[in-house]
Amino acid sequence: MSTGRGRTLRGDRLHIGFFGRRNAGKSSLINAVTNQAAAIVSEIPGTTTDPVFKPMELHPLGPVVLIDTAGLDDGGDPLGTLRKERTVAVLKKTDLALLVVDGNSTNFAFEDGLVQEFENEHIPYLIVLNKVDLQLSPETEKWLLEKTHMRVSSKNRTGIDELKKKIAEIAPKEWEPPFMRDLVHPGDVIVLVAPIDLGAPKGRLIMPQVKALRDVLDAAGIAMMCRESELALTLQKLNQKPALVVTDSQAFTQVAATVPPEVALTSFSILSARQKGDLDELVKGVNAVKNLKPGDRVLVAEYCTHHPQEDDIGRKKIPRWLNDHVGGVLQFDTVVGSDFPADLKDYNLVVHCGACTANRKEIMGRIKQAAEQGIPITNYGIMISYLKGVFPRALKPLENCIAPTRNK
Ligand SMILES: Nc1nc2c(ncn2[C@@H]2O[C@H](COP(=O)(O)OP(=O)(O)O)[C@@H](O)[C@H]2O)c(=O)[nH]1
Ligand code: SF4
Ligand SMILES: [Mg+2]
Repeated sequence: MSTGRGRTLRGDRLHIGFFGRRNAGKSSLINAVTNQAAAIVSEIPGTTTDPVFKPMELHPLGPVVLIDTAGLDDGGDPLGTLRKERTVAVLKKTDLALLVVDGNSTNFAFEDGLVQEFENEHIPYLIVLNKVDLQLSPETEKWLLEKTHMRVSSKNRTGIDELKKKIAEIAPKEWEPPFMRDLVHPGDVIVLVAPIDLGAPKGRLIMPQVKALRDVLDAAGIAMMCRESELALTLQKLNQKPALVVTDSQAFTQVAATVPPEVALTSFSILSARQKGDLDELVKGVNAVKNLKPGDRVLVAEYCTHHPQEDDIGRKKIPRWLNDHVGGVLQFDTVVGSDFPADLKDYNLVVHCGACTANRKEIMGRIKQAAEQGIPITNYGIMISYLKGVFPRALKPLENCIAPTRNK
């Protein structure tokens, strides 16, 4: 997925979902909020029923994505309606929900249903009464009584700045763990090993490498970057041992042989897995590979539609490696995007992609779902690390780090 120059990946942004009945003014409110923004990064149009994602910088919060749930309407049973596929899919990734209320409404069963759903999902939410330039119905006044809410007019742009301040106030402050900032002390020398092979994109670095560089700088560390072929030379030229070496998992065996055993070593995949998911569960999940036998069912879950490559990791490599590992043929199913099945019980193992375009909230939800159903779940990076014999050395540097519990 192209992210454009200097742009924060959508998956790394705080996801703010705008919910409410049709015509409450969700789209108008999003426009009012984004128009006053310092930087509107882009607008990704969807169809009339698909949610629309609008990335923006929301001062002082930072990079967020506003999600317009265009498909939701207020017909029929509120919860039945709410369970509509697309809205549920948005709820799964929502870090903060805004419930947009139209002051003309006379019945709030629908809104009550949404509030219930936010509470069930432990999503912090804010009620926003829109259209305050119009006469409010007595029922609206009554419903809002004793409810914390903000009053805005998207049309006249009143109350919008106050709303933005409130959003910043109640938004979760740490919705994902750092990539590696917490592993670096000021002045630490960190060596990053990046193989430049045929799989490396032309003229640039891949996102985990960029994230690592940025985190080392944020933590006032010193980053050295080299290919695995120059690693020995790099270590030789340093007048002290590095505090940490991070390598691509594909080169792990070679790198582990070069880096002295007392030097901490981990892989980009492990750092990514920690940021986007529950590292403990994913490692626990990969251990289930030991129990796999020919004929067992494995679900491969890809988070986005990407053009499968010739020797695609999820479609080709992982099935091949796993079949080799069990010495027979396993049954593989592949799902893409939000088609992650509610019932995983027919599977012996779920292998998720690296989820580079997903946000942590949604991946944590999938990991939790698998854990509740007793189905082991792991991801590509952890699977490769396991098959490459990376554990336990590569997990050691993460042992004592403070793992944020939010979204767990
Ligand atoms: N008077 C008034 N009309 C509004 C306001 N916000 C939205 N509207 C109107 O309400 C209608 C529905 O708005 P829209 O943003 O499309 O609602 P959505 O379906 O929730 O996305 C449109 O005709 C808007 O012009 C407001 O603050 N005041
Ligand atoms: S790792 Fe997952 S989210 Fe990232 S490009 Fe591949 S399929 Fe898409
Ligand atoms: Mg709309």
